[in-house]
Amino acid sequence: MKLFYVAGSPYARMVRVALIELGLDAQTDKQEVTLRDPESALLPYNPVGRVPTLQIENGVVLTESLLILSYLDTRHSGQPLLPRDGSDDWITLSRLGKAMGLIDGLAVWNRELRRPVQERSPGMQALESTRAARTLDALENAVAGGAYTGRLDAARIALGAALGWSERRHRTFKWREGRPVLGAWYDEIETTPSFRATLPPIV
Ligand SMILES: N[C@@H](CCC(=O)N[C@@H](CS)C(=O)NCC(=O)O)C(=O)O
Repeated sequence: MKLFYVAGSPYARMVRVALIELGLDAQTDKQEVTLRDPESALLPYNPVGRVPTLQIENGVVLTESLLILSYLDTRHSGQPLLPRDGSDDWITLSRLGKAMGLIDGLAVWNRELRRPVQERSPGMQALESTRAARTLDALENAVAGGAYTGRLDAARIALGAALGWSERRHRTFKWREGRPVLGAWYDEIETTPSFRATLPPIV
């Protein structure tokens, strides 16, 4: 397998953490690529030009973080990251959805902030900051109630990636303020070796 990634991507971090957790990291080549670059080494593999992108043995190229996690679950015999048989674990999917929604919203907000000042939309920033705060408040309550604990499944990985990205790459947003439980949850997950090994660079 070969993973194309960038070090700052929360989506790619989910896959990088999963590879380590599932014992698949050593057998996976990795290439850091450029984004939004017509010369990017990624484009011959993925015309969409986004990471994570995973080329698997038979030359097939997988994109989209959750589809890649689903594939990785077929490559190990331990407990799955995602519920597989549909019998019980809708709670994991529900939690995963919220964490992915948080990442998506933060990514839109952050992209807005990277535009030249005169091109930024105040309305879009207000919408996304409100969405992020509302979602984080719900997550604060959920974690206080015992959610997102236990083994490192896809929901926990996604929430850790979301908070880590906010902490290190979207620093205008003081997400910890008023959310002590979530802050403590994040501090703990960042001590996990797979999270430590994939810390996004601070900007
Ligand atoms: N839904 C995708 C989102 C992936 C994504 O947006 N990745 C960003 C990096 S954080 C990217 O590659 N952006 C490049 C671009 O938008 O051109 C997933 O879950 O993998």
